[in-house]
Amino acid sequence: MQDTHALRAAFARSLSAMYGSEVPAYNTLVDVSTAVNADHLAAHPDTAERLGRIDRVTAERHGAIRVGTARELARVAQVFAALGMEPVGFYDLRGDAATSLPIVSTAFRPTTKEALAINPFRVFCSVLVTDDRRYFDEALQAELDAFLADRELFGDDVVALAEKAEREGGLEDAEATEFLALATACFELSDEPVDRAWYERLSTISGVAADIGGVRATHINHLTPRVLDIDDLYRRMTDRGIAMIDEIQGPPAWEGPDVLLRQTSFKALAERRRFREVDGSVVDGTLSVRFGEVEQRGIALTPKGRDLYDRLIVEIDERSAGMTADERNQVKLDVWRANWPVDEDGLAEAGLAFFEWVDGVRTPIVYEDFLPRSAAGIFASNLAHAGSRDVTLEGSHRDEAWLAEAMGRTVHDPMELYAAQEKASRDAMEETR
Ligand code: OOG
Ligand code: NI
Repeated sequence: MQDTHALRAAFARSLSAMYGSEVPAYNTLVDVSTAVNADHLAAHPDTAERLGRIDRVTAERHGAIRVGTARELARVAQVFAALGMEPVGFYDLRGDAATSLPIVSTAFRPTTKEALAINPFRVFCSVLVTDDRRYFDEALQAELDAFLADRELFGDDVVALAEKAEREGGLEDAEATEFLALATACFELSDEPVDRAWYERLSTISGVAADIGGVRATHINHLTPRVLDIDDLYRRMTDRGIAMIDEIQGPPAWEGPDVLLRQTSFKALAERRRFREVDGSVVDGTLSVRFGEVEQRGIALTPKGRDLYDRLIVEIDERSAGMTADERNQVKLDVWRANWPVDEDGLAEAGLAFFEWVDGVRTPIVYEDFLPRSAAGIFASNLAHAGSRDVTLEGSHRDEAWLAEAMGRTVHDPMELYAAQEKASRDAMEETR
């Protein structure tokens, strides 16, 4: 028998092996990340594991996938439920004017401290909003919906095994092997020819719309290792001649505690794909949609801390408009030094971050989620052009309740999960007094 947690760990390994065979640059990123972590641990033996044991951090990955419909979302949610990964959070990526994308997202991940410790694999999952008139007019929506309704991303066989695994808390070995193979195959890059005219029509609206609705299959978009020093990783990748995006998203590197999440990526690579032309002929070509990303995780912020973070991001944007990446980083640093406590005591006293108590010692709770702004930045820096939309029209309604209804599952509020973990730890400590 393989229980839920064993299945999740095995799936993360299986997806990683598959993706590494499709995108060899991912293996390079993993090798460099592993070296960065080992060197960081050797250089800072006392503090390196403050935000996670080295074995967990080195094995840790998140993936990103994109689906087209509520039905596809419900089916992928079933597959992840078999792996103990539940939807957490609602991200609306249509919001930001500069990086507006026709999608909303959630993250599937383990929700308990124990499950995260066994294997923290998480997947950022976006769903296309085909009825948003700012992007798709009525006629195009009808065509798009018909195209999406005609494909099956997650077959009945994989969904049935996932239901059984969720019901029984795992699968017998033979079925586990079958389920993992089927689930991994759902995210392989398909070699079915892409209808060029259709793909390009969607591309003029959004590269992400074309990647989701322009093809008859889905694929893993990226798989992201976690590092203990993202600045070191960025330098080492650049030294190897790999073109990184020009900024690390999220908080700056500074002398105080790391909060939330810092991420960066290398540019999407040209991958061989086949195209069907209008005359029916099939030709070779390339598409650049899959990229490599890496992240460094920090302390989870309370609602008060998150408000501060969000306000500072606005201030940084205002003060750094029109600046180069280096100048912008200096602004970030100035703003950080002026506003954040320089140590964990300061964060705790000001009620800005979540902590728990292990053997009577206060330790930070790690941020396990994503940042919509950073996600939009990662998406945008990997798209050939900004796309087009009509901002004079009304967007369609999407929220956490829409997601929950589409999946028939509860969407957890990340803040509630962190607050519950902090409270449970505080209560346990008080009981032993
Ligand atoms: C997801 C982009 C967002 C992250 O780590 O914030 C993301 C995508 O490209 O589908 O992966
Ligand atoms: Ni990502």
